[in-house]
Amino acid sequence: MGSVQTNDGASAGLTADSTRKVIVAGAQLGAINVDTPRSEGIQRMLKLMDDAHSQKAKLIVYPEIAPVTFFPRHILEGEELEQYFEREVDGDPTQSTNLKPLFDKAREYKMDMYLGYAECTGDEHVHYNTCVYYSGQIDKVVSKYRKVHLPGTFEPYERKDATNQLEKRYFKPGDLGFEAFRAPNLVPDALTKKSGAKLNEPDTLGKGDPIVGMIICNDRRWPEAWRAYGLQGVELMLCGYNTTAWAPELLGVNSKVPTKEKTKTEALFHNKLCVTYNSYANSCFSINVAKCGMEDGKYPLIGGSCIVDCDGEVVAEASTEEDELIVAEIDLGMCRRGKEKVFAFEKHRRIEHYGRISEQTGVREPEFL
Ligand code: CDV
Repeated sequence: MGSVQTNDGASAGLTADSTRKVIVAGAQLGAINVDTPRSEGIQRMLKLMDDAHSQKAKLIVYPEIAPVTFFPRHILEGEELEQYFEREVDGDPTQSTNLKPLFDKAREYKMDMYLGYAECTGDEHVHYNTCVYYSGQIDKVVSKYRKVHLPGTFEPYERKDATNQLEKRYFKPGDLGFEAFRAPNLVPDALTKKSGAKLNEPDTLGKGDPIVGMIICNDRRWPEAWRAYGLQGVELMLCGYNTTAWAPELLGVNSKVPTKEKTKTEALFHNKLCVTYNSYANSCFSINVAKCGMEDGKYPLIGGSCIVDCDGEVVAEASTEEDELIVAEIDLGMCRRGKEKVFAFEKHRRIEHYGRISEQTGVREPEFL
């Protein structure tokens, strides 16, 4: 399997598997306005995919609801709203009219792809904030995820100039849970069923095809989501986002950073805090990708797209608020250290004390003295 032990690592009982290296890319998108044609957004995404291909990336990650403006800030109904949703053909997003060129090119390049879009189901016409993982090598949508943590409000704010976040109005909460999956052939020589190897044995852990998890934007702020994947051995988390840099009604105002400019710095800080800590605490890499810049001249979205390693360190980071590709070669074999030592869940977790986390939603303070 090409597993190597360094002298120091060997004495500490650590293994690193050099065959689990893969080049990955995050395709940050700059602003997409209300009047930007869908085809223009798709063309920009294809250009970033060309760039990723020329840099030998085997996986590309796009933002949340990638090809269109972040429409949940607007009050919309009827066709004005429906135009933003993608319709799958018999449940197959690869055939959806708008998205098809992306799947076609990923297939041509044999590149895997995380693609975020607003989904309208065919049968019951239900709306979700969705992403899929498409394997360009085997031409298959391997997994779909629907955003669980929908931020914002159902009703618009009363103040006319407030920035709305009407995700609770336009989407149903995701119904697919946090199901990890394996990305076929993303690394060479992975153990498969055919080998007869047993799952979850000390010598087969971390040796199959890479274990991937998907979340969308606000989900990244919830450690519960990461841990649900962590408990399935996730090695690579993928997250697209549209994060407003200034929305006082929605986010409140921090008295330490009351100006619009400084609020953006705070939003960037919180983004990085979430993805670095949770990558560390679940010993996984993460690829976190923004749609950013000033949409329609007045709605600022943060950039800060980054690839984070399993120690919580940023290994690639966007420097603009425009279309920009970030690329890194990551070694998923590095995940073993955290999973076998500090975050060896099977040795250290104390589930008898975690009941509240799944039984209770809101806060219940202790009795008054
Ligand atoms: N699209 C999002 O989910 N945005 C939220 C904002 C509203 C806080 C986020 O968590 O980035």
